[in-house]
Amino acid sequence: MRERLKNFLAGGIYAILSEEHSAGRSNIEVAGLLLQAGVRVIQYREKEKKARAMLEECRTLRDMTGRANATFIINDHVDVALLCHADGVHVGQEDLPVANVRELLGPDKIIGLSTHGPDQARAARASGVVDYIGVGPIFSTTTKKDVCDPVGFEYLDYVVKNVDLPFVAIGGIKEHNLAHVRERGARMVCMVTEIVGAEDILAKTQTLLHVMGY
Ligand code: TZP
Ligand code: MG
Repeated sequence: MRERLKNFLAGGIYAILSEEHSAGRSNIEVAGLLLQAGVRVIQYREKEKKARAMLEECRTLRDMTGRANATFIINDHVDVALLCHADGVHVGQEDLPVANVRELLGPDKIIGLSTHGPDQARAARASGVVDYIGVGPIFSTTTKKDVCDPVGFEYLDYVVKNVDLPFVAIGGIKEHNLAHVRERGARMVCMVTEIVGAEDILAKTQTLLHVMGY
């Protein structure tokens, strides 16, 4: 059993670290505040950093998340994930195929896959190797550079009704629209800028968890 998948099933906030959006604060500082607020799933997503710097940072983040029994996922970098003993890897449709990611990671790590429509969700389920899917972008966002058009609630509704996999809603989710996303059936919601860009990260995260009913 991929033990830390339990944190997905429990619901809550899936926070993504991104230093360029963190208003001068380090990923380590941000992660400390997130864990203090009660976040139990954290993804490391850095697009420009060198591998060596990523590994060093991820080793610290792994220690911190491990002590909090929080799930630690690395975006894209299977090698870094293995070396820092992360709980899993998140990939997109144009990254390494999930079957190959599973080959590299072995049976005990979590694999997440971004999906943008019903066909991709069905393929993720049929692959037999994906543990959860990302569903989005629900709303428009500029945080991700090569992002596709928003999928809106239509695709979220499809997943809620038809897809037998844990999922996280993502893309442009903020305090003001979070309750709608939650009411539509998303138990796990992923946010970047609303959290890491907040002036008071601890207070903002606590508010967001409260809005979600956690
Ligand atoms: N994948 C789909 S949208 C997105 C990613 C990584 C970025 C979401 O960022 P934000 O700031 O929560 O809109
Ligand atoms: Mg990717």
